[in-house]
Amino acid sequence: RAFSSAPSSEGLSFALSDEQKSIQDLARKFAKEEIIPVAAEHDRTGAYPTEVIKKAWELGLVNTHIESKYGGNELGVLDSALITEELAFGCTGIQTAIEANNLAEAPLVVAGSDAQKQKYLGRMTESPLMASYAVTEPGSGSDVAGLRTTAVKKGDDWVINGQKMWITNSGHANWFFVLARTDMDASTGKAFSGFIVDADTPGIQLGRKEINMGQRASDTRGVTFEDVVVSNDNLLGGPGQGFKIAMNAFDVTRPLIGAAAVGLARRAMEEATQIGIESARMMVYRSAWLRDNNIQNTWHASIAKSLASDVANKSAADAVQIFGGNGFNTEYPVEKLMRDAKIFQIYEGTSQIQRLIISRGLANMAKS
Ligand code: CS8
Ligand code: FAD
Repeated sequence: RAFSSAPSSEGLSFALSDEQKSIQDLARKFAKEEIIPVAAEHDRTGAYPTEVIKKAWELGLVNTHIESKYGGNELGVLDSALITEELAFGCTGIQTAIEANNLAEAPLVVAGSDAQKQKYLGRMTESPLMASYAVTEPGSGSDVAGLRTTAVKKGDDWVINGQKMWITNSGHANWFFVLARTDMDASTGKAFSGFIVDADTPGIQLGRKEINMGQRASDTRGVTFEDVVVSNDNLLGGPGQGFKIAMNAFDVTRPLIGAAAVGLARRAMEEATQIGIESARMMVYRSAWLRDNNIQNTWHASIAKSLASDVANKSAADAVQIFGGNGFNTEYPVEKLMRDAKIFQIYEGTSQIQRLIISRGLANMAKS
């Protein structure tokens, strides 16, 4: 597990470094040998892919962003996108379970203190643990600012109450990133705080594993927090910084959702015919490259995510069509691709929300 991030290139270059090629080869081989042979069975049973994740973890394909001083490989977003595309080629259900760790960890990577990173990111590199990003609620998905979970300061602790929904990996999580309202009166950018919450804290209750249309190997549940006491040591950034931390995490992970969608589209293409995958991949790479070079990528991340999600859905639907009646049958791989593809237009911000972000960006450009 001795990767290092590729150096940023001068000017415009689409060439992958030798290191990036070897990361890509490793992930491609892993998908072929370890994911594809078991994907249909996990889809059929919905069994969580613990053994596959362990093997991926041993190869350094999980938790890719963690800094080397906490035992991680400290890969960039573009390096991670290369891995994600290959794992998603194998199965996006298994890939989503792996990817959700990166999402849970992203708030700590962008805003955690040294002690928080040592404690919570360090343990992810010591053993194959899972973590969850808990933001969405039953009454608040697209509108994050509408969430109702609260955290109230009591002495040196915070007490969290509320209900989260659709939380990936929650049935297997060692800890959660939780976004909660901490100020009833402040504006969105200052009203919420982010917490790291150990999964064994009293007062946390897990719902049943949801039976979803696709990506069935992934574990998605509701999670209830009832008088859950969290130390102030587990507050990320300062009070009121949570919304921006939660959004900033998407700048890292939306390019990766795009990469996963490209992986699925490529699989559909390989199963059937060639379609518009290259442009989506270029947008993924560009948005990832911008972030790796500390250039604001919010707008590009939304373009990459929405474009690649649409391409994945079209590719999968076309693949089903080309196979005719067989395409509709579970004996052939393409119906799973079509079921798995739909979620890319929903999670990590629906396609409508991505277009909202893109149009706000265009309006700002027109003003400047
Ligand atoms: O609510 C926002 C949004 O993005 N909604 C979509 C929600 C979403 O994507 N949820 C995904 C949940 S996780 C998931 O699905 C996981 S899938 C399974 C795992 C898969 C494997 C990885 C919104 C609608 C875009 C914006 O909401 P608004 O209420 O309009 O807020 P704004 O006025 O835009 O912003 C408020 C302040 O926050 C600042 N901001 C906004 N975006 C960013 C970014 N970085 C840093 N800061 C940000 N990207 C903004 O500047 C505002 O700051 P002010 O100082 O208040 O002006
Ligand atoms: P709603 O927000 O109610 O949206 C319903 C419809 O209205 C959508 O078509 C939407 O695009 C449209 N809409 C809403 N607002 C607007 C608007 N302003 N303009 C135009 N159209 C709009 N969340 C987490 O926090 N962590 C996770 O790990 C996680 N994993 C998930 C895994 C799965 C399998 C699923 C299904 C969801 C997951 N989510 C997770 C939640 C996911 O991010 C939300 O489902 C998604 O953001 C949409 O929110 P919603 O379901 O409440 O739909």
